[in-house]
Amino acid sequence: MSLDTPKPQSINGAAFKVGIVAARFNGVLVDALLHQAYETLVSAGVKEKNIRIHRVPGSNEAPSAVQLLAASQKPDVLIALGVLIRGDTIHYEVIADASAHALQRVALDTRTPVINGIIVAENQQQAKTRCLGKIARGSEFAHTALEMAALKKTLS
Ligand code: DLZ
Repeated sequence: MSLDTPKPQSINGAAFKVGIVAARFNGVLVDALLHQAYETLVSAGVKEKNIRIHRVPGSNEAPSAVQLLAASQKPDVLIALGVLIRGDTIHYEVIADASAHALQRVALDTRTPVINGIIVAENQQQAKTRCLGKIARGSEFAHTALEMAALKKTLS
């Protein structure tokens, strides 16, 4: 954990409904993030039946799936998981930028917090460190989701 990462709060998630959208591109790494996030949510008391997971082809599809989920399942919070690794085209930059903006837009348009769990890495090694290593980020995304779900419950 870096010095600027906030310490996770202890939040009881028993009343929360969580939607997760996970990309299949770079599937092994995304599955690791998904596993970490799922375990953290369940440890915080979120009921397994209240965690809905939907797969999409790649990170580029995450915003539309998140938007559909916000409308159909009315979750308290949404998490988008994906791994973008720099390639030799500009596709990486385009998707990283567009998906980050679109996820924010969905959050604001639907009044449902959306956690951007799309890892943007320079290379395979960096991606592995962020998804599989000691500083893997799946659990952090879940803690952020719990905090935002609690805030939504308080302020809605
Ligand atoms: C096409 C593509 C490429 C080159 N790289 C990635 C990646 O590193 N991570 C990821 O999640 N998805 C990638 N994709 C797929 C796009 O997200 C998307 O599925 C396609 O462009 C079709 O819209």
